[in-house]
Amino acid sequence: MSKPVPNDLDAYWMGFTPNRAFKKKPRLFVAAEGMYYTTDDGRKVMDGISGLWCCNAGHKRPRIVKAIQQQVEELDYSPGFQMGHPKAFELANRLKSIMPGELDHVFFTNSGSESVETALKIAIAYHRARGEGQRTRLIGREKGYHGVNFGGMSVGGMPANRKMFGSLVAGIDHLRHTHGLKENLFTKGQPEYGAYLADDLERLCELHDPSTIAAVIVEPIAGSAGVIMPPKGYLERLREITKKHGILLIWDEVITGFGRMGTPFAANYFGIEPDITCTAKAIANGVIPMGAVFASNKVYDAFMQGPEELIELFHGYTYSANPMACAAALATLDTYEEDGLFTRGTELWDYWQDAVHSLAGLPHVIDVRNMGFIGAVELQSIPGQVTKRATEAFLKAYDKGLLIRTTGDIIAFSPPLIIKKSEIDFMFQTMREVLQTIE
Ligand code: PXG
Repeated sequence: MSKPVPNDLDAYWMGFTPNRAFKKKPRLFVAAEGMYYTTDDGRKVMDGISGLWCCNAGHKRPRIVKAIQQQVEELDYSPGFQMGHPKAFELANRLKSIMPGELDHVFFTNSGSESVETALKIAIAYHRARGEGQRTRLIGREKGYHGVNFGGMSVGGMPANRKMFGSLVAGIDHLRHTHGLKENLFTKGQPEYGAYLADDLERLCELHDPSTIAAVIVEPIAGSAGVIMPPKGYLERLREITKKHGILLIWDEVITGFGRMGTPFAANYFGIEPDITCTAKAIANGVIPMGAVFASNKVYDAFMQGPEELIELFHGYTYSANPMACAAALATLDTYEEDGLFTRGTELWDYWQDAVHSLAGLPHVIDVRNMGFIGAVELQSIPGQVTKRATEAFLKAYDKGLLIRTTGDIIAFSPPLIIKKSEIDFMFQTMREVLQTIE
């Protein structure tokens, strides 16, 4: 493959990237297949994070490539309002069949951020539709990440993502986070300690009165904030309290959905049923933007009460259920099924867990944690220079042929679910070498 030489890197304003540093020393991918990217200078780089937690089946999967090629020849676009196309309904049914419980209705979006906005709007409108229009307050959680649009940013709890953007959306409060409890350090799987933090919701109910609260949104496992696992009993307690007070529970499964937990969704893994679930990313293997919000029958039915000829929900996107995205998602689900990727993780879990925890004891490592096909290592930050150590690790790993992801001084691993033992060995041998040389 010839090396593309962009004549000027300046025009593209990159997201979540230090633009000037990047453009002085750019890192460009020009191809990808299976577990590997190819760089513009012909090097192979192992994908240790499934793109950005989205390419769960690995790259350039033949079924998905073919499905998109065929779809673009057949029906390139179809309006999503007042019109439909067969694959949109087929996909909604396929998704419904793998989502546990009664989340039987699917609203299509184009990203995780849009899924979150959609879920929050549905939650508020749901209460209004059933005559409880005073329930408008939304509750998120400190260190939560729910995308970058106004609603998601406001229920989210990552200070750097919020502080530049004014007063955000009004009427939102936050539960305390569950990160860094010293009782839980170096935990394998779900930590023992911290279920009591869910009682924070009772505190907020006392403060605001439950009759004003529409919904609580949490990630079952927080990804972007640095991989924070829910303490045992925590999610169960949140479900209990939300039920007791008539508050909707929204789960943001944008990274935990589609096999990351060795189950189709985290809802299967934890055996808990939220009222609304947000998904995106791996729904179409990251190949084409797509997201889906699942609503329970109770939520959907509340909207289906008025005159049949009137629009029930004034919400939707030009590209909701875009034919290419639907074709990609259907082929992605086929690929997951054919390769057994929703359960394959569990075969390798012990191996994966041991590999992640082999990083304990290396310089600056203050915590190591894992669940499902997710791992994280947390480094002691240099005072006043948070992110420096993890960024150094990221750059050194990249030079050694491994793509990882960092947030603050936490390094996350979330490889494609097709990873082999030998590739796990490479990932963590590389990380051991890298962490031994971090200043
Ligand atoms: N919710 C959750 C839980 C997410 O993790 C979003 C919403 C937003 O999705 P979109 O598709 O709008 O980006 C996300 C996105 C990382 C990382 O490395 C995580 C995300 C995005 C980019 C990087 O942790 N999550």
